[in-house]
Amino acid sequence: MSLVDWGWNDAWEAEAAGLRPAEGLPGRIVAQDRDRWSVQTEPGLVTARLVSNARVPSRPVVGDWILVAPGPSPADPWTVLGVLPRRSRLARGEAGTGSDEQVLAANVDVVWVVHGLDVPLNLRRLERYLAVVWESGAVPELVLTKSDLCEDLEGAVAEAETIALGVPIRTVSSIDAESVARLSDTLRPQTTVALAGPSGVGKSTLVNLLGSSAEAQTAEARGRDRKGRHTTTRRELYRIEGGALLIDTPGIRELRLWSVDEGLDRAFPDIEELAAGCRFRDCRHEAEPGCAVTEAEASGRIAADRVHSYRKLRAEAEYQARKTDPIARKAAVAEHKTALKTLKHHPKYRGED
Ligand SMILES: Nc1nc2c(ncn2[C@@H]2O[C@H](COP(=O)(O)OP(=O)(O)OP(=O)(O)O)[C@@H](O)[C@H]2O)c(=O)[nH]1
Ligand SMILES: [Mg+2]
Ligand SMILES: [Zn+2]
Repeated sequence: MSLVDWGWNDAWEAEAAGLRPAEGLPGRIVAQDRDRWSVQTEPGLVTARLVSNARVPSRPVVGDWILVAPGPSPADPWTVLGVLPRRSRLARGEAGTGSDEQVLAANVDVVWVVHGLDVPLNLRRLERYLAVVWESGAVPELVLTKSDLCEDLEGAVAEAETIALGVPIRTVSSIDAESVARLSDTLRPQTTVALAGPSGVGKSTLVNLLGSSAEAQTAEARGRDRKGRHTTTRRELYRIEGGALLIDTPGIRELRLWSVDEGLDRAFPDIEELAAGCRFRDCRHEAEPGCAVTEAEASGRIAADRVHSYRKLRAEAEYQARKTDPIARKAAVAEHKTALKTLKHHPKYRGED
């Protein structure tokens, strides 16, 4: 099997050539267990570690392209020599009291924001996910699962449309093969899709239904008592029939927006558009005179909940930014800018602008 099957291409080749030390073998991280990384290389799957003096800018994560070399003795794990600059990075504010950023996955082209239709849509949570994904440099798509458990599918999709502006919406059921085939048709060979959403929405079920190279664990595989509560415990990259790559992730309980750049505006294009009519160019849409957003809110042209959600996400990201160590932050932001620049050249994204 060639590395191309894992997403390798000429652009990565060029990046690797420009990176020292060049003696390493390129490989892609497919899984991580504490301080051991499973790396897909041309000759096969190897286990690698970071040595203490490694000059890597950031801790590698699933999806990263890295350079590795065999350990000093054949029994040793391989050594990570370098991490290629990331094209995109799905990141969140660290859970709990942490003020740092946690990168969940790298070099992701598309993120499926997964929500189950067995419960009412949580629009505020979806807005949060969309902002985080846009901020990552990847392109979001909404995947509504368990459509077999939904009585008013059209109504649910219409509701989702009110917040998923310019974002494709797909519906799927694990017991409807046709719906799975439709979803499968949207996948492209060698592109990387990460699945994100709360526990139990059916992320791993989808990975398996779409024909993954290895079985992802789902709730049933562990017995009924688990009820789909945090069945998946690590992020893992799978090859899918047809050549796409899927990153399954554990259910996310808390997804904090870590930085606020273009992500928020992309997730709220309606507010962005209204903002053009504000008197002040740096209007924060709070209590400023001549604010077109506040006016639209008062007249009911835009849902107050939505404006509230926007303000809340912005405040949260700004708070996170103030708490973060400025030096670490500067480095992360620099890396992040590259990701956003890549987004502008994304074939999918280009067509939509
Ligand atoms: N009725 C119905 N059940 C589904 C569907 N998709 C998944 N399920 C069930 O939902 C439960 C949870 O599915 P998982 O795939 O393990 O969910 P997950 O999102 O991977 O959960 P975590 O790994 O905990 O994050 C399982 O019992 C699945 O059989 C669907 O489309 N319809
Ligand atoms: Mg799972
Ligand atoms: Zn305003």
